[in-house]
Amino acid sequence: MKIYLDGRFVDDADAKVSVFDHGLLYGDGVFEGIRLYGGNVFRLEEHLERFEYSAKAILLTLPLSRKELVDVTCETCRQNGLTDAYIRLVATRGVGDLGLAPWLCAKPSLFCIASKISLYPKEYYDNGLAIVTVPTRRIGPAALPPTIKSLNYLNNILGKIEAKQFGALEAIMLNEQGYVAECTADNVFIVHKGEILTPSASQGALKGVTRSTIFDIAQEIGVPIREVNMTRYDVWCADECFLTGTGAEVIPVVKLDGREIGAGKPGPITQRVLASFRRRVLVEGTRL
Ligand code: PXG
Repeated sequence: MKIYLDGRFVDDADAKVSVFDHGLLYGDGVFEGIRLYGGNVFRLEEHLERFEYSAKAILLTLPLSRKELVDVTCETCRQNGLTDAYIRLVATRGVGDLGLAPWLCAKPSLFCIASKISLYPKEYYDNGLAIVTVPTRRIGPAALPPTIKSLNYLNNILGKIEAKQFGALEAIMLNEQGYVAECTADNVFIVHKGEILTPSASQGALKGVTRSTIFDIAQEIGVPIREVNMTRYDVWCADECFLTGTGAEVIPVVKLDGREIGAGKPGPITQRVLASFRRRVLVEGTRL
């Protein structure tokens, strides 16, 4: 496997970063998870825009321009002969002495991995997921804005561990006020009285690229969509629920905390959204 690392393509065995890289020492860096579908990098420009904003928010100057980022992303896929893949673009603060100060790091490091991703098994797309609400709250925007896709994922990882302890593959995380923020690696949507509803970024949701695709799909299929402050009550009383993410795509949810949602099976609007999403991934974005 060829990895792009700071200006060169190297074998995965040689793709190494230093133990003094602040991305490793302090989680000081940003990343993107992107998908390649049938030779099409899905919404690459949108991912790169978020990557640039994440970097800007932590005052990290990316070493590559937008055009160079596009080239690196596509070339990493081409070098590995991939047409379907999961792409991980990472920028770290780079190598520096011990100590938090980012100005101790001479230059950022940027690498790109294109590989396979293990999706949820097909049965969950057909029958829906049972998820739980975990006690770990989503970190607040005043502490670390969840809109930054940073290398600090411990908050989400603690949520993921709790989900597993409760026997679920994914979990709803509430914000500090008790409103639904998002899942550990996915955004949350419900359908209620013919409308699609989702928490806003200010409630602790990452501005997901898949999430923004759902807004376009809603328009296409003529279903109203809006951002709301969402409580667990809203999920309990929803007609349908689904999650979105680059890894998960669009996945129906049929149970929360042991309670059935709606009819307890993937709902009709969720199925229309999923069908539209599957059409779009092959055409929206950048051809290799
Ligand atoms: N919330 C969080 C916290 C995420 O990490 C999403 C929402 C969905 O955003 P997108 O842009 O993907 O629609 C994410 C995305 C992984 C993996 O390796 C995680 C994500 C994406 C791809 C892979 O587990 N998280």
